Amino acid sequence: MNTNKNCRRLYSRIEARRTGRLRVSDVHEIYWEESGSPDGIPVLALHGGPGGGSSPEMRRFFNPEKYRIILFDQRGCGRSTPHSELRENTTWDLVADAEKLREHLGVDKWVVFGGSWGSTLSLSYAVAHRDRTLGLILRGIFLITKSEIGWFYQEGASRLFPDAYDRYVSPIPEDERGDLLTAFHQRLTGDDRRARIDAARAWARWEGETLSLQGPGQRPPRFDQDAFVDAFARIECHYFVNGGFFEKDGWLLEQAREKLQGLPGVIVHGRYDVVTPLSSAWALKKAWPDAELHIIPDAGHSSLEPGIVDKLVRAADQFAEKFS
Ligand code: STX
Repeated sequence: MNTNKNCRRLYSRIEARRTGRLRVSDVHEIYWEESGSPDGIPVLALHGGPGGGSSPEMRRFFNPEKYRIILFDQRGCGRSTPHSELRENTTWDLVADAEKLREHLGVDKWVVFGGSWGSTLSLSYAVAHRDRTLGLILRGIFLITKSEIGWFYQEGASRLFPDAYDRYVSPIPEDERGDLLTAFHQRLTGDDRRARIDAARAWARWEGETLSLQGPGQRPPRFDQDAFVDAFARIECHYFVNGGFFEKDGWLLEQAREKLQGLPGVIVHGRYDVVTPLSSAWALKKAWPDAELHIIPDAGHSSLEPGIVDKLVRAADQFAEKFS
């Protein structure tokens, strides 16, 4: 835990060694980058949101002498273009992009790592391409069920963060607050630019303020940048009104139960995660007993909570031994 001297820290700052762009459809081009050791164990690190974009900290869970670290910005966000684009932007487009990138980089199999929406996408990738997946390291499990969406965007988290919740709902008139997802979706995809940016700021700020046990004062700086919040809010809301583009509610858990038996995995989840409650990690562990579940007693959702960093770095080190 964070007071313990044996607590693992992030590896020191790692620079991207090689970057590039890949055209993945008539509409989209994605930014990708590679760091660490060219001969290392390949790891694909998938960012959250959807729509959050990659950040340099995501490289730092991995020993750069042992890993070939690969990141990309998912469709419509980060340095991928066009920015904030929702056309041809689904879970299965992103899974296909990961495959295109794997082939482009000449990778045979890789470890897949992701937190929050990154865990959803990692699981979606693994059930579709199990033969390309060495193992999964997941944090803040999110299965995009109606119940998880309802908890965070309608009622549940509202009980723990009533102060931040008031700011979240503020752009929506009272008579539309019975279905916040629909109310936000209309504004985020409508023609009124003012309404769109007001909705995007409020939507993103809600998530920024509830991420960490440190509380509402601690939201990361990019949650105050308009380009970031526009893509983040629009892409998240688009994926959530579409149920993650899964066949039915609960589909991903069912697939994990069917397809992931025998696959090595580590799940790290904060006990006081308010964005994606622990119950999904618990259900996943039951469906996929090969995965180790680590519940961090003093952590919220953020990947940078000290107890979460410690367990993720240990998991990455453990996988480096296992797969070298
Ligand atoms: N969205 C959860 C998620 O994946 C419901 C997420 N939340 N914040 C982030 O991702 C970033 C900090 C990566 C932007």
